[in-house]
Amino acid sequence: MYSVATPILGMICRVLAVAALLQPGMAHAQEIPTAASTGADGVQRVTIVGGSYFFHPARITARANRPLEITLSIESGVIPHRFVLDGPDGKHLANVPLGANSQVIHLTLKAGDYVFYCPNRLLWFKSHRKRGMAGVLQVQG
Ligand SMILES: [Cu+2]
Repeated sequence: MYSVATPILGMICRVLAVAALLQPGMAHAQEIPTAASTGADGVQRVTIVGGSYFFHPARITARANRPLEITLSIESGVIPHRFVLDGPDGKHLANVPLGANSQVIHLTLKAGDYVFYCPNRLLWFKSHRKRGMAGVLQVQG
């Protein structure tokens, strides 16, 4: 009895674990953060790719009070996406459409957590943000 049930339980656990990983909106909570890389010019740089329905990386760390250059690009597809970055106070610091050409945003940020997301939605469907197209930029002092 025990020898039969254990492998089945193990399999169910693995299936549940995979389902949890695929759960939209939860992915960025578990992702290992990507640190913006600092160039010889002192500018921190990171590239974020958007697609349906994700941003990658979805967790980014950067240093406070130093220039940060975010390059935005998009995976090919017909669904329009945007990149919105909110400050810790909820104000929009960036709000740009993601297009075929990559875009570059320059910011110098104070310490705090900055959320980014795609606010787009189609009719009554859930917003792309709720479908998992969101992430966090953690700026550390
Ligand atoms: Cu979108």
